[in-house]
Parts: sequence; C-alpha cells; structure tokens
Amino acid sequence: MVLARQLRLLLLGAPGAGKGTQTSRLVKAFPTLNALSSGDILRAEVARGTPLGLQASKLIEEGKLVPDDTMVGVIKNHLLANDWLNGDALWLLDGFPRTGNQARDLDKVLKENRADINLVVELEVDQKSILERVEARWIHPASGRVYNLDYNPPKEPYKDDETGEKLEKRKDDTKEVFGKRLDKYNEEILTLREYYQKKGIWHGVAGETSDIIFPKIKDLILKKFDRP
Ligand code: G5P
Ligand code: MG
Repeated sequence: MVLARQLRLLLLGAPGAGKGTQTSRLVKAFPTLNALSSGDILRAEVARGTPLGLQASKLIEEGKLVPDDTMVGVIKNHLLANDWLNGDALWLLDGFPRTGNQARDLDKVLKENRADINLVVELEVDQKSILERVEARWIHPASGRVYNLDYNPPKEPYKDDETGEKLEKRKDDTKEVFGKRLDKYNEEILTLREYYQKKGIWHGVAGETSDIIFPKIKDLILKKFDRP
C-alpha cells in the first residue's frame, strides 16, 4: 500500500509489548515506510565492538538507558545517513525517543528539517504477560529479526529463517533485568505520553496480542494518511 501523505510514526510500548513485531509488519504492509530501531542500532554497535557499543553494552545488560545526548546524536546520524531528515521521508521509530529530553531534542532537529513526527502509537499490552514473551524470545542479531518459541517460532529450531544463522538470546532478557527495564519504562512513559498528547498526535492502541493490535494500527494509519 502506498500512502498519500508522509507518515512519520513513533511506536511507544513497554519492553516486550511488540514494538519490533509491529515494526516488521508495518514495513511489509507499507513498503515505502522505513524503520529505525534504537535497540537494534545499539546491539549492532555492541556486536561490532565500536566505542559506542562498548559504552552501551554495560548499560543495556543492566537495564539502564544510554545517555540522552548520545542517543539523540546516534538517531540524528542515522536519519541523515539514510537521507530521512526531510519532509519527503516516511519512517517509523521504534524505541526512540524514550525520555522527555530525547523527545524535545529530537523535535528540535526534526523541526529544523521540516520532518516532524505526525503520529504516535502507544502499544497498550497487559504488562503481566510480557515477561513470558521475552523469556521465549530469540533474535538474529545481524538483522534484528525477532522470534518467539511459542508465538512465532523459526522454521528450523534456533536458526534464522532467511540466513540459517544461529539465533541468540538477548543479554537483557533475564527476569531480573527485564524487571528493571519495565520499571524504567513506567517511569518515563508518563512524561512522553503527556508530551505527545499535548501535540494532539498520541493514540493508545490496546490488545492482548500483536495480531489484535496490528489491524488497529493499520486502520489508524489509513484513516489519517491515505489521502492528501
Ligand atoms: P530495545 O531494544 O528498544 P525494549 O525494552 O524497548 O528494547 P523490546 O524488548 O525490544 O523493547 P518489543 O520490541 O516491544 O520489546 O517487543 P518484540 O520484540 O516485538 O516482542 C517481544 C517478544 O514477544 C518477541 O519474542 C515476539 O516474537 C513476541 N510476541 C510479540 N507479540 C506477541 C503476542 O501477541 N503473543 C506472544 N505470545 N508473543 C508475542 O532497548 C534495549 C535497550 O537498549 C537501550 C536501553 O539500554 C534499553 O534497555 N536503549 C536506549 N537507551 C536510551 N535511550 C533510547 N532511546 C534507547 N533505546 C534503546
Ligand atoms: Mg524491540
């Protein structure tokens, strides 16, 4: 489906709420949409052993956030490098911004480049069930592809569907670290929600599963962006 207006979407949601899952479905449904996941970017830096990766790996493993200035710089560079920092670009951000400061700093950068965020979707999923999801999650670090042994298992056990390479566990998917990530999310989301509600672009989309949530997000996008 090709959209008539330039969608620039931010996906908010607790760890394990399904941001990555919805991202991959959305880019399939809307092929002109580009996606940027802050977590995937950081994990790729960790895998390559870059200075940013070295700085981030300890924080990620402890369930702490990477400093705001660093994150804003990283995302700005990625938008620039992909030529997405302009009003013609369509993209969605998964996992960034994550604090009030990141949101304000990003807006400054976007405004200067006439590429404002025009839709924010918060995934509203019962937080009691998401630890189980994350305990059964396996990922293909190089591509960011996400599997779940119960919900969307790989075709061959513990192997990536496209490359056949071995899947890995995320180091921050332990019960202890997950609890910290969830607490941090619940602390920061109030500010972010209020920030985007004031701009009139925030929408909460609730559902027990990603299958229930996905068509709701798709309908919302079509309603708002399928005509000039
Ligand atoms: P990330 O990588 O951004 P989180 O914690 O925000 O990490 P996470 O864990 O990646 O979010 P998700 O993307 O919301 O969760 O969820 P997902 O991967 O799609 O789904 C979770 C699992 O459930 C998968 O196995 C999936 O297959 C399965 N699943 C999906 N839907 C269903 C369903 O309906 N039913 C069932 N049964 N299963 C389902 O950030 C990681 C770290 O990087 C740093 C921080 O340290 C952070 O902790 N970082 C930042 N630091 C500062 N600022 C930023 N902006 C940062 N961004 C990242
Ligand atoms: Mg994710």
